[in-house]
Amino acid sequence: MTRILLLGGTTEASRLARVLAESSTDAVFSYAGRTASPVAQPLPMRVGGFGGVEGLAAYLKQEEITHVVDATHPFAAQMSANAVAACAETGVALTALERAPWQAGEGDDWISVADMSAAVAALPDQGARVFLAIGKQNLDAFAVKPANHYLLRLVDAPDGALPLPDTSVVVARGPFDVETDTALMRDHAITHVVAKNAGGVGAEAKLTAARALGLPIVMIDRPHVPPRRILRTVDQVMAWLGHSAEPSGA
Ligand code: 3Y8
Ligand code: NAP
Repeated sequence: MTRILLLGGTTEASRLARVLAESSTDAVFSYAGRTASPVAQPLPMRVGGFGGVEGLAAYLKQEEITHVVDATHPFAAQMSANAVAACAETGVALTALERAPWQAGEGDDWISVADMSAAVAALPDQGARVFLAIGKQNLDAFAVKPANHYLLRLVDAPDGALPLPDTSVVVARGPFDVETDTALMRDHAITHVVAKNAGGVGAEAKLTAARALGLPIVMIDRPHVPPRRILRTVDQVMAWLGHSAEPSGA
């Protein structure tokens, strides 16, 4: 009897949730609880951490999960590593549903960096107007360069002082569109964009906008995740789950 744990938080996870709900597959959608009111899903939802590898393994056993689909964001490396370990320990089948990294194309001006601290080092020491399109969890790293102006885009309004003295804040949940991102970057006279190589379409608009405006992007490479099966589309996942999914176009 198939029972799926879908580790969510991305556009692809939401697409898969719809297909699983339409096919009346027994599945649970899991959020970390990072945001105040995550988008509702057409599956039973659970919110919050499992309690490390041990907690996840216990959850898999007690909920009699037969398959885990890790559709978390490529930067959710801890969750992905825990899923690899817990599934190995319990023998539960695991696949990632993960979009390919973005590649620089014609007209792109990327400064590729390995991690957050290298992204900070790549910025000017002062006078830049930086669109920090990386959420809120890593803002502290940029406090060593306070003499730039930072445009922050956050899912929830900041609930306290920000670690940067000179900021503008936009509260918005993606997916984003090119027109909005182009206007946003122009209105704020942005000179640099900092982005995680998330891949996918939900966060891609800022790349297109930066290209159109001729702006450099400091592009942060994905963190390491232990090897596991990676599928790229919802249909591939449905086939892997043993369903002959109707072509959902998802
Ligand atoms: C809580 C669920 C869907 C999923 C939508 C995708 C697209 C919009 C683009 C920018 C980049 C960023 C951020 C981003 C995007 C999608 C996807 C994606 C980037 C929600 C969501 C949760 C989160 C967590 C949040 C992080 C933050 C990162 C904002 C919901 C909206 C910057 C990643 O306040 C916080 O603590 C936010 C934390 C992790 C990264 C960070 O370090 O701050 N995502 N994002 C999930 C959970 O609790 O399990 O609230 O509805 C989901 C989505 N965010 O269903 O359509 O598929 O990637 N999310 C990045 O790419 O750099 C915004 O602004 O251009
Ligand atoms: P992370 O650093 O990899 O994970 C930290 C801890 O958060 C995990 O060990 C786990 O806690 C818990 N966790 C993470 N994702 C979870 C999920 N889907 N369900 C239940 N618990 C989860 O994770 P993150 O980068 O903070 O990402 C958190 C969520 O935001 C994920 O759903 C991810 O898909 C989404 N998201 C992240 C980014 C990003 O830039 N990082 C972007 C878009 C969306 P325990 O160890 O206690 O189990």
